[in-house]
Amino acid sequence: MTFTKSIGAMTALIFSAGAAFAGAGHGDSIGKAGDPAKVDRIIEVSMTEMKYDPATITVAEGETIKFVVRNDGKLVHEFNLGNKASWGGHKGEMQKMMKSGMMTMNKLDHSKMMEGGMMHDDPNAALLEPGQTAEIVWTFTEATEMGFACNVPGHLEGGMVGEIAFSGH
Ligand SMILES: [Cu+2]
Repeated sequence: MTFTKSIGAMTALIFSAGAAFAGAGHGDSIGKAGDPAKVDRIIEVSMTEMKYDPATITVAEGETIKFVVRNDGKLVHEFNLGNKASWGGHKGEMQKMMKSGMMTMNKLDHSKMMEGGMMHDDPNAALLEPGQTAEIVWTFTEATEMGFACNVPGHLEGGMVGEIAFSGH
């Protein structure tokens, strides 16, 4: 959008300025679980030690993506849509899981995870053993600073983080 055009849009939308500015800026919502019946695009993501392919995924505001995530590596990996704040909170949980034997470097113990209340069935994430595949359907409601990361201890720090880029922002 050119500068003159955006001035025009602002004038036209003067009475709904709040909504117009929210759309033009960056919000803080990472979005919500999407409707599997209304998927706009399917994107395959491969996880290996310590990276994602692709490492950057461009989406549009309002788009619903089905991510087909495959662990092609030799260790347990996670695809977790979020931001630095959400990953920070998740990290402690993962460390607990390692300590208590719910998870080793290359295996998940689902019965221990269930007993410990750490099922990891959040709609924004998939925690996978080598060779496993999962699908995540996600709606990106607004442009925000976010990405996807692996919260297995040491992996994010080792570079296992990717970026969600919003087209037009
Ligand atoms: Cu990982």
